[in-house]
Amino acid sequence: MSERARESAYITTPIYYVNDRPHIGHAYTTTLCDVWARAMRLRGHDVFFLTGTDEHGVKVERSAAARGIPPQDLADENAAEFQRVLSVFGLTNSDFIRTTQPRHVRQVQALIGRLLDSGSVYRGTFEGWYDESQEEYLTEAAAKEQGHRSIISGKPLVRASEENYYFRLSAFAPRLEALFRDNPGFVQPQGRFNEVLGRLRDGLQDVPITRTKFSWGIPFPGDPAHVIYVWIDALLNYVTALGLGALESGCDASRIAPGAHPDDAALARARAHLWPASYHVIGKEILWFHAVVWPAVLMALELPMPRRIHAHSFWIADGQKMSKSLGNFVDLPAIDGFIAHYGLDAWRWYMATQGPLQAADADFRAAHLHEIYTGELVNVVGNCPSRITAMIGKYFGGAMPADASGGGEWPNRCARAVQEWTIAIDSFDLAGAAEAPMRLLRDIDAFINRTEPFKVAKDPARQAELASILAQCAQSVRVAGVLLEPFLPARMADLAVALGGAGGGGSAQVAGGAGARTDLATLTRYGAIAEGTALAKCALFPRVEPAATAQP
Ligand code: ME8
Repeated sequence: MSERARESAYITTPIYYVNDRPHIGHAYTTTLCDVWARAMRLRGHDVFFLTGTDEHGVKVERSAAARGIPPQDLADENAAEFQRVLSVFGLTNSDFIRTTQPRHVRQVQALIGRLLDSGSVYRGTFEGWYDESQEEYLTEAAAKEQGHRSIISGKPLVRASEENYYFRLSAFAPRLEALFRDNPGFVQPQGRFNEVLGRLRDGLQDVPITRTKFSWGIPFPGDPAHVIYVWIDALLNYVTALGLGALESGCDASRIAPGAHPDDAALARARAHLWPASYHVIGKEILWFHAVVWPAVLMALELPMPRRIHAHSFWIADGQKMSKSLGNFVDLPAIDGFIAHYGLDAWRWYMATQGPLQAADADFRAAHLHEIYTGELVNVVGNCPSRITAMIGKYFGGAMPADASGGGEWPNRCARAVQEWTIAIDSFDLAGAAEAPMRLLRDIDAFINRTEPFKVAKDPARQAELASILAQCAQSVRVAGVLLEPFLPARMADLAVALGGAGGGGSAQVAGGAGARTDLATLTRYGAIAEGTALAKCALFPRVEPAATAQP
């Protein structure tokens, strides 16, 4: 593996349907990816973080028709809304792909052409059980198990038949089984991995990848009566954003296909090295497409497999699924209200540490958000540095005191927190990664309570001891602050400034951008605050009343 490839990290969100406005689910997945992207930037990786919108298909066509506007207008309107959210939320995506962009359309047609040439796509007739709301054919067994109703919309499945182009999914069954056998971490969490493996063993049917019942899609190359199925179009975004559709094969950027558009070729030259993705982060409802259909398509295109797929669970409300029909989605105005009240960092913290990251759904409750804000951010992340900087202000005129002891147990404790954080980030355990610096802060608080610097201060003979205690606390708090930065970028930049630093470790740095590459070992080096540095008092998270809200 080249040096360049080793250092890059590529993370993706699903691309979101534009027939819906952004809500907590979209904000959630995108925030998770943002936290991870920031953490990997702190570790010095060249991070590429992709999100975007899924703009074709019958659902978008129908929503636009219901409003009496062309589908492209609806797509433009909602894609702009998704992009506005990214910037308001300070999310650091590297690109935003829209499936109606010419770069994507051209490359999807080229990639489908490659699948036709390789014999992985063929023309045939198919009859089966069709879920209209999901635009998905089900196997006989799955249709029966679901009582011939859609599990998503509850509507009856219909018997449908189509003359179509098919992707030869069945031919990839042995290779898919081998992929799962050889990569037990391919799908996370473990329960989801087992779920896919179980279904895989039930057998695979070929997948129709074109539609003729409507026209809002990418025309099939050479047969424009067919449009490409929205799911195939959408999955390919992960590689068209890197220009891979401009290549003859694989992801070797030196082999630009004759006839490739110059813009796509330029994309490939700049980004082809980023494949394979480090993580595709998705919700559990779209796992089959990502864990089975997508790897098979990649095999057919002779592209390497993504390293991991993380399928999180759902935010629910009052134990019930959030759905458009129930009108109980935490929507953007509600989220804006919480952010106005608690701050953006607090919202990120709640998403990343209390959300449905693993196998269980998570209930969204405003009262719980308030509890977490007060219990973790005010009482721990805010209070610990506030106590320390206030005492250094009071006893040392705000100048970082000297520590003649060499740091005692603290250099080791800090190193352990960094190590735990790193391991957790590698397995996308963001809650675990947040816990490592939180434990450090709680340990510092306990140390203050045990050593009682406010009492030591009263004894002029114990000044050196007082200096050591407070210096150890300040140095350790700084390290915790670095590890918390991907979660709480604005407040941790304030903390870094209060501790005499330049403000923030650079987790927002855009891939390929100018500026020094960060290095976690340097950033988290114990003892980086020099003796005599001017420290300022800091109040990071003010105590607030519970937010007035219509939410429970
Ligand atoms: O499925 N809790 O787009 P989509 C947590 N276009 N996350 C949720 C959620 C909830 N209640 N509801 C939605 C699509 N999400 C396709 C994807 S990818 C090639 C094509 C999040 O707009 C979660 O990430 O319906 C889920 O997978 C995604 O939004 C679905 O977004």
